[in-house]
Amino acid sequence: MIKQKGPLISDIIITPIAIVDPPLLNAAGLHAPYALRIILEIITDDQITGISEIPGNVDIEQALIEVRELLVGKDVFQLNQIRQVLTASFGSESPAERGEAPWDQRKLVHIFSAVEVACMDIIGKVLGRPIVDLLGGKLRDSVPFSAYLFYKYEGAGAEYGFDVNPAAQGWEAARQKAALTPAEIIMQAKAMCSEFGFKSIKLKGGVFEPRQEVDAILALYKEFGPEVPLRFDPNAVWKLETGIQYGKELEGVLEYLEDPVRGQENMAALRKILKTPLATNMCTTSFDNIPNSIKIGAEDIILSDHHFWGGLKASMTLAGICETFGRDLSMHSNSHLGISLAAMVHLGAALPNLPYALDTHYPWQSDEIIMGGRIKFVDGSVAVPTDPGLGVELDKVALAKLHKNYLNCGLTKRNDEIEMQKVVPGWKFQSTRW
Ligand code: GKR
Ligand code: MG
Repeated sequence: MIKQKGPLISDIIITPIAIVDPPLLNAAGLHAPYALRIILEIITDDQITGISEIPGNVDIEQALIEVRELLVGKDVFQLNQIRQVLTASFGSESPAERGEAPWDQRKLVHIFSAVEVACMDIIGKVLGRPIVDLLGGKLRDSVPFSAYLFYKYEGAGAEYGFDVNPAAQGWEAARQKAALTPAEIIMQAKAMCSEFGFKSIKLKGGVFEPRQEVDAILALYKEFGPEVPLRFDPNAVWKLETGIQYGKELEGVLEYLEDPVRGQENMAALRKILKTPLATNMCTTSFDNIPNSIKIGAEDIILSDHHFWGGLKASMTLAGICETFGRDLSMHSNSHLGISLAAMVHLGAALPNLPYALDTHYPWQSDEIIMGGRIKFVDGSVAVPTDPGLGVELDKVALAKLHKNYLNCGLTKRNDEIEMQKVVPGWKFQSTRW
């Protein structure tokens, strides 16, 4: 006899954590010594636990406390109904609420994602199937990721040196080293690729004036040759004329250019001039942005992110839209641990087309909260979990330690500008800089 109802949600545990993060530089400033994440545990009346991980932010944490009141007693299979309940309570969210920073600051998309992934973890456990099967089934056994290089100051996070190990070798040593010049970026790339086996490389830009960053890309191209695809992401701080000048110089060098300029109109104007494909996680970032993106031709590649697009199923919907309207789909990342990585891998395995290796910040992290420790990359790829649900389980001891970090570190939301001002007094984020 097939059970028609339940399991029902009996409790939701929300745990903010702080994970060690190196002093990485970006257009909005500097990473704090800790990156914040929230771990959600949904527990059912028959004691099945589903987990998820989203970026940490005290406002989202508060909203999740309200979510707990709304969802206790709900059937975990009724994800459509759960979504309606959440929308009715929190209202809709405009794309502008994303903000101008490189990362998304909306509340509702994060809540949808946290709740959906944890419920799907439970559904998978009930059915004895991995999440990828709930997304329509896997099209590949492993999912490729790209090296993600950053300009950085010296140190590996936690007060810029706490976990620096002078005896470290290989990637562990490179993770601690400063990287500001093209030569240091090449060293970082070699160490990361040799440790993880990545076969493509992304450089986070928007930190220094364009000439310096473009020279680093040209140096990477010279070092690795055309067989290693390169991407470059100035996080939309270039003016249109800068995008034209340096975009033309980089023709034939890049696999794609990510958010060189700000807004769909500027991206569309640049796209008419350049042959290099343009990618975005900054101008087409929600379903409301799609009609105009298609109308004016804002980009070639949309970088999905299940934390920012409202979950895994929403990301599959995005994949369908991309297929219909001639966009490629790839994946964006922020600092994260293994629960997010597992969800990204399930999604990556289910996407109908995967022309590009996905982004991940994972190599920059050293903490982990899943049983068995850090997830292994083989030849730059992660094997798709085959156990029911997400296929990873929460390590409660690690969770308690990382929650203690959160309580002790005093951070409550990401603010890279404030961190940068500690190093460069008076530094200000400018949404368009060069
Ligand atoms: O972690 O510094 C960072 C990145 O700049 C991140 O915040 C961006 O959201 O990786 C991201 C991107 O591709 O824009
Ligand atoms: Mg980006």
